[in-house]
Amino acid sequence: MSTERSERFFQEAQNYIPGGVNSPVRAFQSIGSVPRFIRSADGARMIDEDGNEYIDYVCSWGPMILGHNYPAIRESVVEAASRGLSYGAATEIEVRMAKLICEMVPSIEMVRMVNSGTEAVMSAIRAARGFTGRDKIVKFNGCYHGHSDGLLVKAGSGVMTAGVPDSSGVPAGCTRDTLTADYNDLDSVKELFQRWGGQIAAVIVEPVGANMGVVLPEEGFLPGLRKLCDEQGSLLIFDEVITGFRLQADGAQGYFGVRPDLTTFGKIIGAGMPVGAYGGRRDVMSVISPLGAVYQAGTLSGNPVAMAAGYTQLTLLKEHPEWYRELNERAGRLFDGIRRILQQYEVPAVLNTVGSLGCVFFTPEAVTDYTTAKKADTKAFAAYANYLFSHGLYVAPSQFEAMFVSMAHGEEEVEQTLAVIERYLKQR
Ligand code: HOZ
Repeated sequence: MSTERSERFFQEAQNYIPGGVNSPVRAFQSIGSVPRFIRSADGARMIDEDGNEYIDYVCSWGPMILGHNYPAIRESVVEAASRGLSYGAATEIEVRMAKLICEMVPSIEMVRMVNSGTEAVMSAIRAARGFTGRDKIVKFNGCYHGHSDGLLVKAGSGVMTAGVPDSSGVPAGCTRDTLTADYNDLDSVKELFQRWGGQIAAVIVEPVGANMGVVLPEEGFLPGLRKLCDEQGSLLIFDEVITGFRLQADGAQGYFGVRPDLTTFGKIIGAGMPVGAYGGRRDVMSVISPLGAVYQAGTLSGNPVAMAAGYTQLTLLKEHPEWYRELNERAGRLFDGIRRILQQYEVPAVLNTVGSLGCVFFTPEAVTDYTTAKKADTKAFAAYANYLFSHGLYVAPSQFEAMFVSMAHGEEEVEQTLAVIERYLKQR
């Protein structure tokens, strides 16, 4: 497989773009190979600039839940674009979109559109602070909530492979009010409440840790957070940038039966267009300007083209609840197959999965939090990922990311994927 054109683009890109990429993980640094420059995508497959075809398990980090280039979504974008790209003014479609989200996710009574998950989280935290009059927040080691200053503390995703635990360029004052606890460890949260009682505005959590690989909440963890927040008068924020509208129509909160006060969404609600949103209890959301005193704004927020794409995808998902069962069954067949192969060839690895999300960790130990995730052998992952890439599978180019399955991944894709993984693990 030639990667000559990707290599050439990457060389050139490094002259003009820091690290040659617009988001660190896609530099392929942590697997030590060349980023594939993608030319097009359709269904479950992507084609790179050298003409290589891949079955895609990144799915734009989640939003392509129906597969790439889904006709109804593409048509809605073309139709919306034919009426202008941006007005910086209110539109009908954003009202329909907000109503749809409120209908699909019962904990959300009001919702505000923004342009990315980072912005959604930053704004939700400001709302929580404005509402409670408290400054401190609790986040979990290994959870990633975007790249705003206050949240780049023991963060997951690219931060986990960047060689530094936190980002440079973030003034100490910006993270002074960020307290960190261990995922799946309620006692570590209780300790923070004991120490900082009455000062914690919110606890923010990825209900499934999906930026340190995939780490599932243990039984009692999410309900325990709910209970602690209620006892302490703090808000519970679910960051559903990855899990929202993916695990099921009402996201991880529906899947695990825990109702947060605020929820943040990202890319999935734009079906591939740049979008984010935060929403939740009416009384909390009422602090947002111009209704309340918490300021948050944006010209491209609720952009009509992005709204059209997102509205079409969410409507389809709402109208076809059976699709989630099909999606999870398909992903289940793939994950069962990988598990079987890992066992058969006695690979010291574990596979964490939930619904259509999964992650192979190259460690024999159960992965339940940041510490156990960090024990994974990243060199073994790099060798595995590079083999997959050179045999037509596009996976996240880092140990600490999720694998995403879409509705477009059929029997053929599952079989082809398992055959490649088996060939690799047999000969490694
Ligand atoms: N932060 C994203 C994964 N958790 C990666 C974004 C990208 O490279 O597009």
